[in-house]
Amino acid sequence: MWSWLPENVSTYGGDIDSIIYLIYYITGAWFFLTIGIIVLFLFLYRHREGRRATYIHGNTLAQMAWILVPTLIVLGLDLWIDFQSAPIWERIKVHMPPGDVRVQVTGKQFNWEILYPGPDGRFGTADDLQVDNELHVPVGQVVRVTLKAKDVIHSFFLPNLRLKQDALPGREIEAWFEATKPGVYEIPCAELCGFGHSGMVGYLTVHSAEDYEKWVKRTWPSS
Ligand SMILES: [Cu+2]
Repeated sequence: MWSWLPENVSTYGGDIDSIIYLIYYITGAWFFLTIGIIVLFLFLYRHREGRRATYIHGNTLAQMAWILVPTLIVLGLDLWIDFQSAPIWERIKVHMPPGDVRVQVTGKQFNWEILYPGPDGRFGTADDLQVDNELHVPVGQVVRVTLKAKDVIHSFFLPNLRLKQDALPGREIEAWFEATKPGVYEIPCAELCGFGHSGMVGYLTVHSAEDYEKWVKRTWPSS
């Protein structure tokens, strides 16, 4: 399908896109309807020779209908979006799958600090490794990310994985993704966090299983 969204390489990306499109079509239809009516009225009620404006005294019932009917339609459309998206958010945000790979990501002005637990899979041990802005993961495996922030609010954004989650000082927030295609993808910060915000970007490298093994060997040679 024709799309202006960034390439989707996430197992749940299609579901997120379906919500985006639903909202887009609803708001798009309202936009064209509203603009269409304005243009139509501009034409119908334009100035013409010999036609004078008339004064009306108002009609409470008609005025209420003009407000209430669109309000009810908008409410109905809102509920439609809610019912469509609730099961998707539940699957992604409420029931997170256990991770094959775990990392800790800490936002700070103006970098992403990536902490790997190392081959033992545990944080707080000697083989932990911390780097800035370089997240390496294997393709086809669930990656669990624990998000933290050191100074202000940042937002961990993986456009290609359809994941965007705020990172807050004093809190640990869980997120996850599973990449479907090897490649290098951007990790911008999506929350204005200071003068260096626009330059705050990391890179996610999704490796094939083989390349990931090699990267682990290279990074922890003694393991
Ligand atoms: Cu930031």
